[in-house]
Amino acid sequence: MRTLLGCLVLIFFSMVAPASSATLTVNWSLGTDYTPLATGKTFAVGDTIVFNYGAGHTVDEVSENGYKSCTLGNSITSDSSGTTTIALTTTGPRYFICGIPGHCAAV
Ligand SMILES: [Cu+2]
Repeated sequence: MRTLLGCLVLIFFSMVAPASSATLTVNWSLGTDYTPLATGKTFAVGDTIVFNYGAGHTVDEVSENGYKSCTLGNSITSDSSGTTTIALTTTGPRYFICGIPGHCAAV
């Protein structure tokens, strides 16, 4: 029996500058601790987040409730291309989880 960290992450960002164009690359995989990303990072409108991952994962944007409960199937968007680019066009929290059954819940 192994203990796995699921691949899910909370992205919260607030606009602190009029505009930015930073790109943050995220290694999206089981066993990654996303706490620093979720709690210690400030994003600005205009920034871009790029999720990189291998086969067998997806990046799903979900609601806050979907994130908290790891609910699959109600995703706002879903991508499994291996490179998911998220443009931050508005302020406010964004929630992303992996849509593969068991990955989000594996936390
Ligand atoms: Cu996954």
